[in-house]
Amino acid sequence: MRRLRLLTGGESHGPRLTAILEGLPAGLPLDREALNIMLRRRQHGFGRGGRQSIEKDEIEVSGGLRDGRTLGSPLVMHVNNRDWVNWQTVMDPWEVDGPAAAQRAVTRPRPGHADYSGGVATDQLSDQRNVLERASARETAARVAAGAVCKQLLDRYGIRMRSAVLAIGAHSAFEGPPTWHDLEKVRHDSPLVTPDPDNEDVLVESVRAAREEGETLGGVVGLVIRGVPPGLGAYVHWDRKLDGRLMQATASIPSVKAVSLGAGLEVARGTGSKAHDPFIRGEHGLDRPTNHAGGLEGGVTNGQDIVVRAWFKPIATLRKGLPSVDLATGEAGETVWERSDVTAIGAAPPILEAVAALVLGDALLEKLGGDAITDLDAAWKTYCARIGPWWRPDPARTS
Ligand code: EPS
Repeated sequence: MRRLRLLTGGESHGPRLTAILEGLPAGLPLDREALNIMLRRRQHGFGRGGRQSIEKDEIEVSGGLRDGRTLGSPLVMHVNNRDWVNWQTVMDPWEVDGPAAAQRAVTRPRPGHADYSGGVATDQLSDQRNVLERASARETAARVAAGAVCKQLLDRYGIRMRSAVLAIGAHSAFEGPPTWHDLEKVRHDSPLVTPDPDNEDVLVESVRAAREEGETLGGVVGLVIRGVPPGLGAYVHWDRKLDGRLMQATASIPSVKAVSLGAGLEVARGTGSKAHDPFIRGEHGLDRPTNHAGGLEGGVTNGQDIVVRAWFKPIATLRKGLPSVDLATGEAGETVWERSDVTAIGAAPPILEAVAALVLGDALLEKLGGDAITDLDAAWKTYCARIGPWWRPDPARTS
């Protein structure tokens, strides 16, 4: 990121996860309940494992905030792991009663997880717990905390998000790239957070069947971002292009194996005249009757809704096990199962929102700058005035 810096720390069964977000302007008011709602959404979803009934993720702040307003210093946030009490001896930071590594050592790498690749990289194959504890998707709790803060920054200027699960395994709840309107009925508390909450039974059944078979499932998640002004990002350098930055952030979510912007997946098979979104004269400047580009052209936002889809592979920890090799003995053996989600896809919408909010928040600050929120407000007004002939913000949301 160019204006913001985010560092997360902490292991899945350690005492807590920490997110340090630096680069926010001073004076931004934060709504604590809205931050915690994002964290609760990340714990949700039919098919989650036993861990989510132990945890009650909530944000604690230990720096960078006073009276609910950012100070301009690093914002330091924590999410405590309630499960820590059950893992203290295994995950003790200091050697107290003999090496913690001797307990619950993991020596058979799970195909699809970082156990082997990360173990080779860091010379920790003899106990892959040293890798998997950090590689766990539990880390996304810290990213969601930071992303939820950026969502509040974006919301100040009328930039809003809707997201949903579009498919689970072979079952689709929605085909193709969604529009803002397609996601208006999404309920964050429906079992699988699809665009059609009253018709999730088939998908719920498929998760139940997978559970019975000791299987896991992946799926597709969609996100639409409305109210983004044109002109964020850059067309000049590969590493400043916003489409690349958004796709990188999305692909960094655990289990994501493919990302598409707009109708990216579909237009590749068609012709140019069908792929591109015509310009027509509209009531307020220019209109685009279609949005195949998904809000980005040439690495720069174009004022249309940003549309992202992410494809998640099935969870790598299967109750029925997968073929592996015990690297302590060299013998063939099945992977070991302790506990896992059948699918975590219901938790993915807020994670996708969070990473997109980090990227867009960064792009907004890159464009408008300012150490104080009052600077940013003034720069936003000036920028909106300049692009006024072509694009207007939501009048209800402009400070
Ligand atoms: C997660 C906590 C983990 C898993 C999941 C995400 O809990 P535990 O490992 O204690 O059961 O439920 O992690 C993974 C899917 C993974 O691949 O690592 C969470 O809080 O999101």
